[in-house]
Amino acid sequence: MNKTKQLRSLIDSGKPGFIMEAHNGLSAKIVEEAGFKGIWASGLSISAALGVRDNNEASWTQVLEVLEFMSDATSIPILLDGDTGYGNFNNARRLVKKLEQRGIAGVCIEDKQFPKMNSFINGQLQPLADIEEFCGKIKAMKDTQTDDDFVVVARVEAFITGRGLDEALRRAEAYRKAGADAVLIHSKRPDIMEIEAFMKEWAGRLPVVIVPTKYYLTPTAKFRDLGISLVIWANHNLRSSIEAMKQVSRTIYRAESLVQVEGEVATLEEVFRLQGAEELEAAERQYLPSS
Ligand code: SPV
Ligand code: MG
Repeated sequence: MNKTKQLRSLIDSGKPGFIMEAHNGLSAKIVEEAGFKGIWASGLSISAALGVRDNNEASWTQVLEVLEFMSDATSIPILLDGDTGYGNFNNARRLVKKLEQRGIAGVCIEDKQFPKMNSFINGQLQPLADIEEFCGKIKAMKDTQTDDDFVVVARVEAFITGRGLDEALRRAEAYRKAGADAVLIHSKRPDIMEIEAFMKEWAGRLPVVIVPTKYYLTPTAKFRDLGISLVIWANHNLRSSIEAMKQVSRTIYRAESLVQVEGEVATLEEVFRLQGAEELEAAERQYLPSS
């Protein structure tokens, strides 16, 4: 099955699918090896890994470069966190064209304004996109895709910006009518209350995607009961690598020696395996002249 069909079937399976954040080729490969059926190309994680803020400081073509490595390293679908689409409808539809060319299975765009800001930083103060303008963007993206299975997810930031259920529903319904394949309802509450209220009123009109970063204590069974289609574990490879890198750097700096860390880090053999060194050795035997 190609990657777009894989992502579609993950979303349409009737039970929650789970995708995991990655931010480069290596982390994407690790996500696939863990057993996940899809990858979240997180804007927060990609920007942080590049050493910049989640405010569109990395250009969209720089993100595309990262995605290309992620896609080449894996055989499971990637859903890109496409922020606000990097501009207006025209930028967003060009993004879709380029994503399809690189084998990316889908993109999520959020109803805020360019340059965006991470939802967990002063969410209350962030201006939302005009509904009509955002619907035009969704339409332009859907009209541009050449593969019917390419997925466009419309992300509703109404709760993040302190608006209520009515605004979230109004926006989600408008995005559904504009042609979105799924809606992502984001919440920064430490509980599932906003999501639960939304799910009851929404009543399955389109698949719903969630990002339980802040309500991580909610049992996963609850997502099932509410009829959630896709759950995104959004930033945990980035955050775990930050902790691991801090610890190892500090230890080596203090000790001026590698003795304490050698047993704690991946072996070089594991690095070579993840890079696919064996395949190159086999190819060399096949293609290089034997001396
Ligand atoms: C991301 O992973 O970049 C997301 C999810 O957009 S969040 O950080 O929760 O906004
Ligand atoms: Mg993001």
